[in-house]
Amino acid sequence: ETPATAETAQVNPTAAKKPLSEPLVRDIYTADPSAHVFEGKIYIYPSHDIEAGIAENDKGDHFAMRDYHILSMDSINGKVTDHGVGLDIKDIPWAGRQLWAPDAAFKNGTYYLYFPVKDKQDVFRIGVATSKSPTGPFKAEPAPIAGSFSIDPAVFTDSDGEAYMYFGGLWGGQLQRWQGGTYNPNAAEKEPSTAVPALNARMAKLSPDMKRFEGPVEEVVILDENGKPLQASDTNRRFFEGGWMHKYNGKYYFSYSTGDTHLLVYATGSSPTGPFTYQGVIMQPVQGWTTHHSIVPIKDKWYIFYHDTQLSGKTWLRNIKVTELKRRADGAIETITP
Ligand code: FUB
Repeated sequence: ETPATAETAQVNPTAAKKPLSEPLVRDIYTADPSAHVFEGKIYIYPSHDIEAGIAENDKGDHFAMRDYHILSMDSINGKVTDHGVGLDIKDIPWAGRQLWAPDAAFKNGTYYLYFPVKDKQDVFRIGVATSKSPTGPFKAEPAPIAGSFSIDPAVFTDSDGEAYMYFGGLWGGQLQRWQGGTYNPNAAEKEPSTAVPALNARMAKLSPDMKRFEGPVEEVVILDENGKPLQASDTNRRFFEGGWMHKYNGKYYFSYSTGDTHLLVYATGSSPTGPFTYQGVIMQPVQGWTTHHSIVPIKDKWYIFYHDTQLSGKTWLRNIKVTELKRRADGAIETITP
């Protein structure tokens, strides 16, 4: 797919070459990279991991991040520039704790940074902040996006200019507390493990000003090869967190992490709203518990930005990486063994 928006890549191919699959940044810990090409340059919006001294648990309390650093590169294996803090938790009026995986979008001269953070009642919501520069500083709206919940926003702008947010994450991401559409603080900490339909990611169309949901929050339905919804017990294939959408040859590719089975997988459909049919594994497990990615076209190739724990060996102190994403002639994605 040739991207038809400001993400069209005109990236400088002459900058110094650096091997792929090496940590992109070594002086801070980074994770959950959402990469975009804005006006010819690669920008990466990652989480900024820190050592908060909090014990590891299934709710992810040890991921206690407090700001975002925005990174840029002129070419895929060129120098990475750290533009410093683009948004700090202290400047988000409604935030409590844990700034998790962000994403960004560009429309009509404004850059939008979407971020999940727990509010002061310890409920994950998704916020939006704006800037005239892709590197910030970003100014957060005074309240979270109405109707938003859970984590891991990923914003996809279709060729017709309509933008959609995909979001959600199980366990510490609290998606299992939102069944029936309202928050249940007493819900089980994990999703059901029996042969019932899996809990789905969510999506909503964004308003023209990119700051609100326009229309209802819907489920991102993923079907198996027989057209049946994936089961909650199908932990190698069901959605867990870290959704991402891209379009290739007119087809919509929804990719995500399977969480406790540590895979990046994908499903395809003929509409941005789904349903999607499960296709296969994009990336085998990386070092570390979490796996999280973005997929982006740069010049005439596609790349996957991801993370592992090469630098620290600790699951909450991650480092982002990039490698090429290859497809077969029919559009199927080749599995990467990191
Ligand atoms: O970085 C915190 C959380 O870990 C993210 O929101 C998840 O996707 C996982 O990578």
